[in-house]
Amino acid sequence: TTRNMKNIDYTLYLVTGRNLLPPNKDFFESLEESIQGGVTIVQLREKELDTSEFVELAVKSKIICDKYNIPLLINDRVDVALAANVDGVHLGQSDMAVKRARELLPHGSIIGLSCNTVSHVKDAIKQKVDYIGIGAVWGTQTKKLTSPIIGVHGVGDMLAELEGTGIEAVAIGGINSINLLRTLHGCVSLKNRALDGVAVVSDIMASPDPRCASRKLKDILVNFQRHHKFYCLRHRGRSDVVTVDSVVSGVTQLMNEIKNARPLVHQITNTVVSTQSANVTLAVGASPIMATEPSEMQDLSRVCGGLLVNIGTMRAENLEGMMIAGTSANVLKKPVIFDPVGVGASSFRKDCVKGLLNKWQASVIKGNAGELAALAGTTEVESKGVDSVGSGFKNPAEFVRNLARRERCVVVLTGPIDYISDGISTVSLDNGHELLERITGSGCILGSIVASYCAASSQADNITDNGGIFRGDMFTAAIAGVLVLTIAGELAAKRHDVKGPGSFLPALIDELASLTADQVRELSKITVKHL
Ligand code: 3NM
Ligand code: MG
Repeated sequence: TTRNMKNIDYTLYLVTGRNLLPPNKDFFESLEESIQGGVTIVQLREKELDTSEFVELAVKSKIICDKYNIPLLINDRVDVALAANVDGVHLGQSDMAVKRARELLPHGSIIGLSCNTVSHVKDAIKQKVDYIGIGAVWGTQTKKLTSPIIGVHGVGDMLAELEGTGIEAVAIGGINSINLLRTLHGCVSLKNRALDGVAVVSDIMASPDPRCASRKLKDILVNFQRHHKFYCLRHRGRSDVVTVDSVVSGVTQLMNEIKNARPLVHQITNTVVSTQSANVTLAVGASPIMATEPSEMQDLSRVCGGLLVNIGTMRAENLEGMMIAGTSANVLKKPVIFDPVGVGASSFRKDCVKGLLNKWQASVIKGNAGELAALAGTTEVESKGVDSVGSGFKNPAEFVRNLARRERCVVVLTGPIDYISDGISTVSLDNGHELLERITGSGCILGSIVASYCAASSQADNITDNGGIFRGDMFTAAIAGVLVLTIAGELAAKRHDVKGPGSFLPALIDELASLTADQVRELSKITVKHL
């Protein structure tokens, strides 16, 4: 029988590894249970077996797969695939050439190819494979890797090559139920081309209950496939049409919600601004927890409404805590606000930022022109220490829109005019006062305030879980943070008792605490851009 290749479902692709079975677990029992749990396609990967045993294993496995109408592929061995009359093969870069395998196998056989570079993908397209396996996306214990880990950003770049080809793609390497949602959200091209599925070995094979392990993965996959077009960039629960009125009404609603929700906001921030960050968090109606110890990160994730990560006085020893905190926040669908302070200043900071953004999904990234330019890898804006040099981007609105698309989150660009985009809508805000530039860490306290509103938004009563990686409306929350700080700054600067930066900071905290929705409505200077 030949299968219609267009109908292959790559959603949950099991690659076997019999050496990983738990003690006393029968291979065929494990295979059948994993299919019952939701595996949609199976590859037998046997590196040690003699040919006759491999053929026997394939024949027996095929009986089980046929029972559930699941395609069966063989890793590397075209002869075994032919002998067992299975549905196709999966080839590595040093296995038989695709063209030769195609000549030997029956018409309509599935041929997949392992790819770990963009040039492998280009080559796979020329060779007209049916699907590619992209790996390793994360670190894995299951296979000795011969090339570096790709990371989710790298997978996205490879998916971009496949646009318009009809070739399907799965990612492989270290994928499990903890990192799966992050993997799916991160592995997306700029044009929203997502994975067709994921290939998993140990998370299923090593489980004593492979049915349950597969079901857990499958639920996440199906939910993502249903929603990703809507929720990768836009985590909105309210009206999708952005106007000045809808922004103001969303912001003022959040200002109320934060006072009901009183979210705890976990902040891993720098030692310069720690106290004032905690104070502004309280002033806007949230509660701060300033903690950096890696072993308490998971516990804090559970009780907190959101996480702020600020690398201002980062040391290598802080990296582990930031990694764990962001990962647990992702798993629990709590917002992660990232402030890459001074990322352009040193290669240490650049490497930290790259590592963190590959590990977890941020919901909001906030920075000045120099920081965001460094993060995006453009030389349009220079930075000096933690400050930008020069006036910024030629077209800032377009820049933040594009960065939001690339990082798949809301991006806030601070400056004389602030720009905020979710990759679809972009607003610019023209509030603020020059005294905000004359105290240290006004950017950092903005991060704390944005994190507070993101936490409030994700805890609001009217939010339902939509299958995305965050709950709540991160775009409105980011705008709320910027508006509240800049308008409070204007009001503080006008006070008679404010004589300069020293008296400005306490006045700012007072204004943040007393700011009303009416003041925001009256004073906000918002422009909505349709790019
Ligand atoms: N191929 P696990 S990684 C078989 O990068 C395989 O091509 C990889 O196992 C590649 O899900 C890998 O247990 C092992 O991490 C994946
Ligand atoms: Mg091989």
